[in-house]
Amino acid sequence: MKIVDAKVVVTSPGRNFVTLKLTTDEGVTGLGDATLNGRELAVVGYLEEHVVPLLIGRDPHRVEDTWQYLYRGAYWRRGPVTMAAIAAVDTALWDIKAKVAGLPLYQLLGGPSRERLRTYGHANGRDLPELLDSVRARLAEGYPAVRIQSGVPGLESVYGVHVTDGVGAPVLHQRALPLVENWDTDAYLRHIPGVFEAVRAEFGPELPLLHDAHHRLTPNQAARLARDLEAYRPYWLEDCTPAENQEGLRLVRRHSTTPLAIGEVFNTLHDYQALITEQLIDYVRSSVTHFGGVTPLRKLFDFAAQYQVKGAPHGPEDISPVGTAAALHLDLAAHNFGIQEYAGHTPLTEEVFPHAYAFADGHLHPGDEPGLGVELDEGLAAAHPYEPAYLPVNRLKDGSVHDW
Ligand code: EZ4
Ligand code: CO
Repeated sequence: MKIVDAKVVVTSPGRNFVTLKLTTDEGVTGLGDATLNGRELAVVGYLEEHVVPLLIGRDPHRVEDTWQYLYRGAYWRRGPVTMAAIAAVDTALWDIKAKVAGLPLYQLLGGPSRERLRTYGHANGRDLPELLDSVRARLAEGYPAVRIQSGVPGLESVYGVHVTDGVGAPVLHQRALPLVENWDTDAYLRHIPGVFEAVRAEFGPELPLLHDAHHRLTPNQAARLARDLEAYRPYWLEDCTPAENQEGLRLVRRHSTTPLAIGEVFNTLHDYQALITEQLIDYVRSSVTHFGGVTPLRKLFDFAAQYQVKGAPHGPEDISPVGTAAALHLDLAAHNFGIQEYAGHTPLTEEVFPHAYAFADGHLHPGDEPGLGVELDEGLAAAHPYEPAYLPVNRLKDGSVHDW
């Protein structure tokens, strides 16, 4: 079998998605997600100009070899643009292989290790009453675990607290120019423990509560927060320090048993080396889409498993249904799966990408269609073309840029 066509489709059914579609000489197609939020067209260029010409004529069954060819063969390795592009190829090849086998991808990854996948949803509020309402809404939708993000008194906008366009649609990630948020770490550190206390008082001790600090703290500040939250038994504290600083987690770990999750912006296993071998974290957060595909994410899960670290793939709205499905197949097969973030997609996105995976009773299942179980409606995709969009940027009160 040979790859005869490789096409990059960019569509914006509410937000931008980049999809690679491979076609073989036998008419089998495979999809891969290459969406890099806010930098989408860089990956399109990487794929169209430098990768597509290498794929035509290749045997789609050579998944590992193609990965090594694109990763090592380019000489310039790693980085989010490169790894999103390689991820799309790898995912599309797994899709083809599983379709040819007539099996859902999770069967090729070892078969199911569980019946269904536990998820967590997002609760956001500008203030406490709004946050409590948001938690109630997630529980009513069936979510068994909830990530809580709250506004901080004195700050106009905080990560995860969605700004809306007046009709309720989140515009946080869809602007011609980046939205500017403001930030004050001391105000945040004073406020968040009380938020956890109030949510625990309202919903009791059993509900798993997660929180994302979005890289905004120094190691010492993160240690303080992890210690202050300990009494409320968070399920995890995510991205407490900037991702580049692996050593910083040593300090956080030394001061607290609050479970730590990290890695949504990592793109290779090497970014996790010290964190896993020194047992500084509890959950790895990489997605298939930003980590180079199913092939390396499976290796990360296996590496993490040796240290009792669990896999909990990143699952925001900006990972397409194709990237979502790929993660779900791995989650179902891997023994050390922990929990899957699931924010869902707009109804229009679901129409552009019809899929076999399903969310019911707070749990996901990838479905039993051969391959990934996701299709792309190219006509509908073309009707919703690319729209320039950026993630927000963050500034401190003195005007200097801070991590977002
Ligand atoms: O802000 O995916 O855990 N989830 C997250 C996400 C990220 C977005 C950035 O594109 O941190 O919501
Ligand atoms: Co996050």
